[in-house]
Amino acid sequence: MHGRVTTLLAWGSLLGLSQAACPYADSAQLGKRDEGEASDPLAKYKIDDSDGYMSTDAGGPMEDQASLKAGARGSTLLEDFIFRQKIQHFDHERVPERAVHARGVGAHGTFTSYADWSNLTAASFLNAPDKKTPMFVRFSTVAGSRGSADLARDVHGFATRFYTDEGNFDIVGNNIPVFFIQDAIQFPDLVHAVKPRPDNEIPQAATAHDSAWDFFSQQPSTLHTLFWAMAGHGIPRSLRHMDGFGVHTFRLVKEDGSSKLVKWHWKSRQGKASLVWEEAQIVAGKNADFHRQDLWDAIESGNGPEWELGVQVIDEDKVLAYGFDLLDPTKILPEELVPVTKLGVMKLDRNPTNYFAETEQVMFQPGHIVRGIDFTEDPLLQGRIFSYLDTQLNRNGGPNFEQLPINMPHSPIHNNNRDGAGQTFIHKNTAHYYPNTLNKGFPLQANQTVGRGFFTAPGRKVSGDLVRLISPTFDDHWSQPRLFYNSLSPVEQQFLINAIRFETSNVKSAEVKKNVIAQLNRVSHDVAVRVATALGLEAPAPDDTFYHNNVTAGVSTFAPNGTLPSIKTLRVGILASTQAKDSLAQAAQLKEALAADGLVVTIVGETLAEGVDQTYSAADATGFDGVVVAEGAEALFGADSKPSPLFPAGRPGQVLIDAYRWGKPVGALGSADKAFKSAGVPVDGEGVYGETTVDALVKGLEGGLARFRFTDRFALDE
Ligand code: HDE
Repeated sequence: MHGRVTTLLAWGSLLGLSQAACPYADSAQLGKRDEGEASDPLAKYKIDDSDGYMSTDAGGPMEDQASLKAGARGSTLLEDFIFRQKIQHFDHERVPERAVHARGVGAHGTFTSYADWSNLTAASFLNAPDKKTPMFVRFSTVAGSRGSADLARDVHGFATRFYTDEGNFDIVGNNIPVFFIQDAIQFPDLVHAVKPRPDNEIPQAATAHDSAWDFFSQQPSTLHTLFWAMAGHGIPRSLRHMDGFGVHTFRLVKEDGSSKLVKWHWKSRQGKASLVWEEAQIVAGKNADFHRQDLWDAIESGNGPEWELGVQVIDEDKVLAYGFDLLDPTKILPEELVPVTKLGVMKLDRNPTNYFAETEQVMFQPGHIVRGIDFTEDPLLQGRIFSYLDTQLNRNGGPNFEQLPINMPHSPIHNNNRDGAGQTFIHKNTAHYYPNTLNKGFPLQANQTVGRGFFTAPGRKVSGDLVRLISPTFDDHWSQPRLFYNSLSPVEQQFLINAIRFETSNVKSAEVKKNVIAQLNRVSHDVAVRVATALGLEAPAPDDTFYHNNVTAGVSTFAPNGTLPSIKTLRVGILASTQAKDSLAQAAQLKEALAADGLVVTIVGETLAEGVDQTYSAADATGFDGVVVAEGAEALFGADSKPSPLFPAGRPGQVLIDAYRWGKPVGALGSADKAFKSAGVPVDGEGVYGETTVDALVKGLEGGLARFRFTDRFALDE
């Protein structure tokens, strides 16, 4: 090794590099390594190209901007190892995208335990107050491919990894607490039905097509998840404004082996908020990266999001006590029956350095569990334990993906697994089997009593005849979608119905549409009638076996009159004019006042003159949670305002009216309130603030932003 450094140093001096500038001067490593923060366990893997010469993968300095040719005009020579290596590496840059959840975004963070929870679990990351555990999280949509849009209506993945001091623990959850099916063997059917048609690959990232609704209506276990996805949960305002759920029932196991059943919850400290469908559709076209940009920006600006980790704890003998089977992943356990105990908080505070190395290569598995946690017999969970490892072998082409930096546990690894493609460990132990005497029996077996090993809850008992069926205790598919529907506000019910209308109006098959109405009718006659009317169909008579009037709290994303816990990082657009005197000065004043309260403010003008952040040609209401008009800009709104070649006709008024129609707070300062009239915004409406001072406008608008959406602006069915 010493010899290699000397040779490289000699190269450095030949090339005229000073010893300090030579990348190899202080290390025999491949490139200059990033010093990184001491707290960043990935720092030692990071390559910093801020100085040094280009080298081949084999480490020799070289130039790579022209291929080696026989004469200036070609041909290129086979001998050109520099060309071959560069092109070959490029040819192999992609790995298969995830079969589902292909589009995602990741971030690093930390989990802090609130207490010593050894009364519940032997898991070490929960065994002391203030104990900190590094985390990596990946959010995703399910159906779309890696290049699809963030705002497709979909269930969202919420995959979390704890790098605990006793191994990696993953909760690979979703933002919806239930799932479509009850047995993993049906997963390929679900995914085939939901993904684009096999003949023309249409539609991308959407369920608005025949096969999806054919499956939904033939497989009523899907109805509950479908209802959540058709409501606001399918189109969250941001990834920060959604909760996460483990979905299955798991077990927490104490040191003594006693266990309880648990449901995992991640409760957003930002609150829950959703877009409305029309704006989601526009965003999907205009800004495919809406969610990933939002998360990135929030973290970069020091406003990293937080979620509290909670559990509903249930005695083992209560598995069938609540009127359904806790092993059935299509059911929620209402918090009125079992409240959530908050165990700690996760904060995301660091963006990845390299998307591929971290977000694309992170491999979550429900099978990554640690001492103190155990599975249940939920047949969906059982199948997932197999599937993730299997698909990751396919994605990575070999069994050593756990050695990739983002997957490496932060605890020591000792076992007798060896070799395989991409092996990076250099094992010294030549007795790589157990039992052995040649290595004094090491590595030793760890279990419940020695070595703090993982152990299966000793109280678990399973027995039974071999049967290929789904348990009759999983049979009721209609009561809980109804519970969900009953618990929404009237406007949210309307949104859900409108979403089903939109999706099923794209369905061509009359039979599928009829089957959908029949299933909806088992949940609610009201829903069936309202969807059927829009489709020009008749709903059948009420099918009331599962009808009830129960409700549960906490399922809304547009709580009427509810407020968000914080308005920080919400976005405000100030519509100004570069041509009107003082308009930009007033806009700047407003911006300063709003930004001081943590809002992200954009001043919009005709051109990117000084003080303007965005032009009207680029701006639209989907980019803002609230819109304000500064004096002077009203001249751009009126019926007699002149068309401008700088932006599409009518755009300033469109921003204002769209913001209003989508329920957002809107404001105007002084004479700018004329803009309300020109754009057709009712001046006296709730959430409409025409004020004469900056202070009053800021106060009004911020109150409106906390309400988030004024839902009385949306039309309801008669
Ligand atoms: Fe997944 N799922 N899934 N899933 N899932 C995958 O694993 C699978 C299910 C979830 O950000 C795949 O590594 C089966 C429920 C998330 O990397 C694959 C079944 C829940 C992610 C797979 C389910 C999820 C995945 C594709 C039915 C919520 C993205 C790539 C039994 C509790 C993780 C991969 C990330 C990814 C299989 C159902 C969540 C194919 C067979 C229920 C968040 O293995």
